[in-house]
Amino acid sequence: MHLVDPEASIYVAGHNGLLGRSIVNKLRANGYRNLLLRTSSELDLRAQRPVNDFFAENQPEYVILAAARVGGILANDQYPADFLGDNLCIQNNVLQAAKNSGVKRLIFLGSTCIYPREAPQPLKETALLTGPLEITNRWYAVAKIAGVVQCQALRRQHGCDFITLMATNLYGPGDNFDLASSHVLPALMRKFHEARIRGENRVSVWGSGKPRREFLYSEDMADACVFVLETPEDQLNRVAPDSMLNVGCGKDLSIRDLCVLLQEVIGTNCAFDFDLSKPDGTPRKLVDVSRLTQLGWQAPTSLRMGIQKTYTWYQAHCT
Ligand code: GFB
Repeated sequence: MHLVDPEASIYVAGHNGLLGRSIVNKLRANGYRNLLLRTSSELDLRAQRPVNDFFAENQPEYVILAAARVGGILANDQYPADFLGDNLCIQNNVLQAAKNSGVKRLIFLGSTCIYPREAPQPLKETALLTGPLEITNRWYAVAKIAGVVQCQALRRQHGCDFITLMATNLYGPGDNFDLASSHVLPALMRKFHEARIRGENRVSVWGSGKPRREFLYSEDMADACVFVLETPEDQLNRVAPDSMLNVGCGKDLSIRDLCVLLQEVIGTNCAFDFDLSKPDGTPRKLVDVSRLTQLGWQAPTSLRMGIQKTYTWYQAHCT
């Protein structure tokens, strides 16, 4: 059995990110009082020595590793070395330090882009390393695959209770709305909002609009992280012998349909057209969520509701 004491020290790496913030809120709501939090200027996770010192001094009992360099399709293309190198360093440093200091359980945040581009949909965890990756995010994907496999190796060789969650495309309050580096949902939310405010009659949508994406509200993802943190080890081992769990809402839609939904929530009928000079990326990446469903977790927030909440936040904070 695996029960988490409310007094246990829990280190949330990346607590200022989209997901990290929601994880902290969820942990606090569940009564955890002893959270360890460090900003990136207080602790640079890319450097091994300070990470080792931090673990030696603070001895966290649990770790949620949500720190990563992330970004949308163009940012991945422009900064491949950072997406590969920073993520490899962050993961390796934290995973080694967690193993050395005897962390009881660690949750590593993977991504659904680790799966091969042409893998059968919905994507099962067992599709890992069965084929070539999508080119636009191979750098990030290779780093995340290394993290997943490192968790498996540490479990196998040292008995570490390290679990990896493969998150589908996340969005939510506090997202990155910068048009050059963001993911599609916040980017298009901003574009449609600004078109409405400025009275413009056209929004430019990258690619063909045909790729399909699955979106998960960041607070739901945080809920899944804490759910897994609290799930007994024998139950996890039964459904996830490779200690991998996909997290998604189980439904996807095309980028074109996402535009229509955003128009409805934002309250604009501004037209949109497709910029075919921009990449489409992977055609589809719907995940099979049956492992988490078996354990008793499902995403509670509909896409429309999540977009409404995010738009409310965006209007209050970014306009
Ligand atoms: O969210 P996104 O940037 O990344 O793009 P991925 C998803 C789809 O939306 C692509 C299209 O087909 C984009 O061309 N799109 C349309 C736009 N308009 C826009 C726009 O204004 N901005 C953006 N950003 N996209 C990412 C990976 O892939 O998914 C990451 O690059 C990570 O590494 C993340 O895995 C979850 O879904 O294609």
